[in-house]
Amino acid sequence: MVIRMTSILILNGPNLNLLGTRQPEVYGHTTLDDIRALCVQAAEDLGCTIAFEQTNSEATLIDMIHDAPGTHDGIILNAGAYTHTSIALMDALAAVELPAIELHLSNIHAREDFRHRSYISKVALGVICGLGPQGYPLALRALHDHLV
Ligand code: CA2
Repeated sequence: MVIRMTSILILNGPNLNLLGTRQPEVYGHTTLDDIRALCVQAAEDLGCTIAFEQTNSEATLIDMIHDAPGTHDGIILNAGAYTHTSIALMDALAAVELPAIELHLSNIHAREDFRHRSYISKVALGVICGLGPQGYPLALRALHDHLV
């Protein structure tokens, strides 16, 4: 019998590819590649594998969620602005029945009213927001602990 390591899919949505290059007063100077490196290190410390992806497309996010079962054991999702609009993403997460952590760099509850509603929260195991890039390794640890 082949036993594989716990695997966690980390999905980043629209505009997060711009991190560190625009609006540093809101999102800081850390790039998405820096965050990827934080996640790789955290996964190594935990003894799990990760896939780290970014797309600006809602459809691609949904496809990646659909494809996760069988390869990944859980999902960390920073859906960007789709968090506040996408019933389709919420339905995809609910359909695959993998534990998911919703993640945001900023504290969405301290920002504009339209950021206070999250469709993802309704189907998430938990939510981490407002802790900047360090939220990613924290989410990995929390999801890994939930899974093992
Ligand atoms: O705080 C977060 O992580 C967000 O998911 C980021 C989204 C925002 O729409 C959510 O409400 C909260 C926006 C990501 C945009 O990232 C940029 C980075 C640099 C420059 C411009 C946008």
